[in-house]
Amino acid sequence: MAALVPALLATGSAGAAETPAPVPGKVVEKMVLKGKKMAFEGPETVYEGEELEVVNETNPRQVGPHTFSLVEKGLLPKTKQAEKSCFTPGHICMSIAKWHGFNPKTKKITVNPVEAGPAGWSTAGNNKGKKGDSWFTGETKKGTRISEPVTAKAGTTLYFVCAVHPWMQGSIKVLPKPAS
Ligand SMILES: [Cu+2]
Repeated sequence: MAALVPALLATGSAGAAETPAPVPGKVVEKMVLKGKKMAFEGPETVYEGEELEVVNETNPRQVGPHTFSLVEKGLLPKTKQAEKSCFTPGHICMSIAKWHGFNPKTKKITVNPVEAGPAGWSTAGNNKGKKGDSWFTGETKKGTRISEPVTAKAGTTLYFVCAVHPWMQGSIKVLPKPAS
């Protein structure tokens, strides 16, 4: 019996070491729960052409679904009041919903993901009819994800927001691909 204990301990430590190693050529932006607050968690930079994967690590049945939506910088809500009015006409959360074909009666969307501009993460949208790239996580399952290459030009900073929780915001700077 005693001989089993070290074996189990060894198994335990092997399990603990299973943090996924970073995949070269890919960065991950996570939707997470930090204490009681939902947030985006990801790196500050990405290379042009690199895969950017977005993963929902929260349970939509508990905290609601999210969107990862590229928007023009000036449209990120900055105050509590702006967060509250975000899902009203002329504000960015409602614009994002429209990009997705949101029907207020059925509460369903018909477009997902929204592919704006060139393929990949490239295009920031606004409230004046310009759609941005956007993904809706879905409402039932934790762990849904999307991966697309970053096709925005180096030197650009991508700003993003969640249309469901407008305080969820983030940015990532696009760097020139390193010479190999
Ligand atoms: Cu959210």
